[in-house]
Amino acid sequence: METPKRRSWAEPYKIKVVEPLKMTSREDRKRALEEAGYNTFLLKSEDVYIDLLTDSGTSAMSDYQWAGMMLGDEAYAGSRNYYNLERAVQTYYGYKYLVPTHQGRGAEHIISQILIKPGTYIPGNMYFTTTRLHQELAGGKFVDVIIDEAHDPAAEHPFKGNVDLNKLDALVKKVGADKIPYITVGVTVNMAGGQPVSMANLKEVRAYCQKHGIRVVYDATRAVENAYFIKTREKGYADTSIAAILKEMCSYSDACTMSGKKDALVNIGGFLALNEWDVFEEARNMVVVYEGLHTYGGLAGRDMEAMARGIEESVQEDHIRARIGQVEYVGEKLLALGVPIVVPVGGHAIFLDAKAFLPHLKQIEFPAQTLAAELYLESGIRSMERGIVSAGRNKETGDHYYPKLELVRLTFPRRVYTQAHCDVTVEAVAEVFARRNSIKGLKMVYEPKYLRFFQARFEKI
Ligand code: P61
Repeated sequence: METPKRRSWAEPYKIKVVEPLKMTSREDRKRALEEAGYNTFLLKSEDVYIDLLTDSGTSAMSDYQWAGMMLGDEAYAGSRNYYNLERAVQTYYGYKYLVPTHQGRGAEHIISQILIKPGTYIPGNMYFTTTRLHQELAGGKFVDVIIDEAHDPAAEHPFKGNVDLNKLDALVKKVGADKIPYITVGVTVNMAGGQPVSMANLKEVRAYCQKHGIRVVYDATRAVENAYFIKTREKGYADTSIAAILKEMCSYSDACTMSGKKDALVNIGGFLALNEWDVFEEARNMVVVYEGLHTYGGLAGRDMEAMARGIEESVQEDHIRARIGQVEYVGEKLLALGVPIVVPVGGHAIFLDAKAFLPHLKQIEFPAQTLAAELYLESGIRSMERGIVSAGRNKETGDHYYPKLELVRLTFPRRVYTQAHCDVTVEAVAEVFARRNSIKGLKMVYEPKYLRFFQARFEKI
């Protein structure tokens, strides 16, 4: 029987195992927040009611995946599960060669070290924290070539993740194509608000790069979500399957890095996938040094099996429709209340526009960090700062980067929370919104050297 066509995104699964949540009082949360230095990364998970910190490694696995865990072949070399994963990556992403890694940044490390030489430039459609850091550690310089609309929370563009070919061309003219080992294309773009890239843009980027001998490397972490937006927003794809769209997208690239902790529905895992034999050979050699043997890359056999099965589930139409439908549901409710959020609503999260939410705070008073702390205090909901703290400092000048986007991310794990949790989230944001004028900012009192947002500490001004 065919699935009935409904407007509702209702969950295409039912709940078999539950994990109790702890309810906390405002007093408890005030204490926890102070102990955590107003940094939601430093909260204990047991003090959190609804955890919207991240969708990374926090999704619920299916019974099919858990059953696969029992079939883990924990041989040191040549595990059966490695071959299952290889087959899944070849089938759904279409790349020839697979190097498993413990998570996404393991793959970023390897590809950066292989392809980037000191003094080279790596264009990308907006930075991602770990990706840019690995590029810099390898001696490269990241250059943002995303379209301008991506930096404007209110700009309505169906594919705000698109690469601006003029910006890319300007870089090529300035430094020369031989100084650009590859372009990173994030599908979707996390820091822009989970915004997708159109198929037309991916094709253009491919054609341009082919002409100039520049490799195209995707950050495929949420490529399935990107495929959903192509299906629903781009002309000509409404009747194409998510699986076919994903494969077509990947056909316009040479390689991808992947954090399996997102689209692929696992708690841990990632990979590098490539088409070039020489680069693969080197990657397979490097993975042995940093991650583990090339047939496990830091993962247990059972982890690889769960990821292989997760990939298979990730492209199912009902799954991806409900996944993004849930995020859209929250977005529509917040928009109806007049809460400033990044539009259009992206794939994995709602991003509150903290500059518009708390216009009386200067960016150096950390509006997004402040708002994330207030939301936790109000409701026990944990979110993530994506603004000046995340952006870090310019390596050369030592100054803060002042990103245009100063956002708080409410990130939805896949298959975890119910519609009632979504409603509570909307109510909590509305309550903070109602008292926004009385909210004071923060000052940073401890700043780590790398990826400071994870461990920085703050105090109330
Ligand atoms: C996240 F605060 N994302 O969104 P790994 N590429 C992309 C990602 O979204 C990503 C990675 C590569 C996380 C976890 C996280 O600044 C942060 O498997 C588009 O986490 O190594 C991860 O994949 C890296 C949170 C990462 C952060 C870095 O929540």
